[in-house]
Amino acid sequence: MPAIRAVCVLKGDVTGTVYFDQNNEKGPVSVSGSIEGLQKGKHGFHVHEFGDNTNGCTSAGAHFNPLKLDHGAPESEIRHVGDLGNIECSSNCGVTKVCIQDTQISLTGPNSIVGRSLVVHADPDDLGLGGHDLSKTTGNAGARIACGVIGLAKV
Ligand SMILES: [Cu+2]
Ligand SMILES: [Zn+2]
Repeated sequence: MPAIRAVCVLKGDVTGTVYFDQNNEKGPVSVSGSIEGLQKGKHGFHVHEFGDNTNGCTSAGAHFNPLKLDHGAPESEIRHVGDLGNIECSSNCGVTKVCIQDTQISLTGPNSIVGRSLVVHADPDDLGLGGHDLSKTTGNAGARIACGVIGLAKV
């Protein structure tokens, strides 16, 4: 399989562009880009099930979870495929760089994220460990402050 690339333009209270690159169908996906306007701190960052914006970010549905597991950290075996953890603005939040390597999302096959949504949240994702009612489903990451549909891009 040739290298494949997808892209998401995030719109909402923050804006950004995030690329997804995969060199072969079993390989990791590198997630890179930048987001403008985040508040200081950590923000949950997930692929949600649907590429549906008819009711804004709400219609993106739940976290992409084809294996029907609990919510978790990106490095955990027990996680949703869409669980990319947090992005963090530690200082100078004008532009936050995104640089993630992930082994569960894919751009082809059953774990493909193409046609789904990328969502940025207001609050930190507790990675399933917060002990809150929502920890095992959403990481209690709060409101959806931006989202966009992930589509195929020119390599
Ligand atoms: Cu989310
Ligand atoms: Zn999740």
